[in-house]
Amino acid sequence: MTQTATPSAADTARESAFEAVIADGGYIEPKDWMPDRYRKQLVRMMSQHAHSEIVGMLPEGNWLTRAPSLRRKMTLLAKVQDEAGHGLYIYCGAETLGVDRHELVDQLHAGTAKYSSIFNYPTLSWADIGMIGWLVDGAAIVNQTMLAKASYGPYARAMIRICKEENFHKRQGYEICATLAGGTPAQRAMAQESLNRWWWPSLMMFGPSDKDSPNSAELMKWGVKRKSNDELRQRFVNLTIPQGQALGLTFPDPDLRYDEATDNWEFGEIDWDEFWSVVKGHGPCNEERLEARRAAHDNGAWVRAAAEAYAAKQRAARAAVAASPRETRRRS
Ligand code: BYC
Repeated sequence: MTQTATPSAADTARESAFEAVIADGGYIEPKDWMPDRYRKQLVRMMSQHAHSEIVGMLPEGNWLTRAPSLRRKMTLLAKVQDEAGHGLYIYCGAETLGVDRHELVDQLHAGTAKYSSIFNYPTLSWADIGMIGWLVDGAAIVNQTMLAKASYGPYARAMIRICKEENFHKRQGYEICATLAGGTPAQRAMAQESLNRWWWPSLMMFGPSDKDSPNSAELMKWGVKRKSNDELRQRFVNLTIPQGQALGLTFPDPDLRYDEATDNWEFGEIDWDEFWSVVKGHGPCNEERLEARRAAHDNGAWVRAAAEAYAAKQRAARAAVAASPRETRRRS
């Protein structure tokens, strides 16, 4: 005979306390009780997000040695370093949920973890660096401004800091695009060609449409996501079209039109077959990106070994001081 466990009064009380915090728009903190499914959803989303920041360094890193001036090189270097920092904050945030970041990184290297589809496209021209800043960081800001109000405290706080840096990233990207769009005919053509390639993948960053998004309902119920994938995508389109028009560039979408009734820019159908193909590992650069991450990890083994040896030496020195008689400690 099977028995169904009846929740105890204590279980019910802590679940009610959790629900009350969510209903109140408050924050769940690492030591608070949370449903197992809430924890799992956050680990899934935060690990995907952290990996995106780390893999996201690769397409731009590709242009560090070819930036057209010292100023551009310094700015790009700072941006790529910022992305590494974002990845580290979010891995730290995920660790507050009881996972080990090494486990998450192993999943990335094994190809079983997800990261944003956008980083599986190649950076073929300098204009692509401008487009990444303007469109990719621009899309990330729209998404992350919402996540800065997520119900899990460590994730929300990481987003506040990250968004400040992303704003700078977007401006540097837009400035590159403005320079090229206002430059020679060849520079202008380079910017247009780049926009043609990056526009649709940028819209895909927001994930599948709401009807095909299996995680949204649960994430929204728990206040992790405060807006749906389609709502955010629309917001991004509405913000971005006037910015592109100010540059005199054309969006590669014949169905784009402003609807006065809704105050929205309506856009054409996204190629969802392309999206799922990239998500499943068959995009133009998926293999190359994972290979680069695995190589970086292997090549960094000596750094991890050195850091571990240094930490062990420090621990031994501290233990020796703690074990020594008081008198010796005072004199040393
Ligand atoms: N790419 O139920 P859904 C940056 C997956 S980096 C790949 O809607 P959810 C930057 C999704 O994971 C910051 N996979 O999921 C860095 C799920 O699969 P699993 C990038 C995607 O979680 C360097 C399945 O599809 N931002 O800014 O409710 C240089 C069903 O989707 C994608 C983030 O990472 C995708 N685009 O919503 C420059 C944002 N979309 O996990 C810039 C953090 C969906 O069930 N993440 N999938 O196997 C999120 O906000 C949400 O997870 C998403 C998806 C909106 C992406």
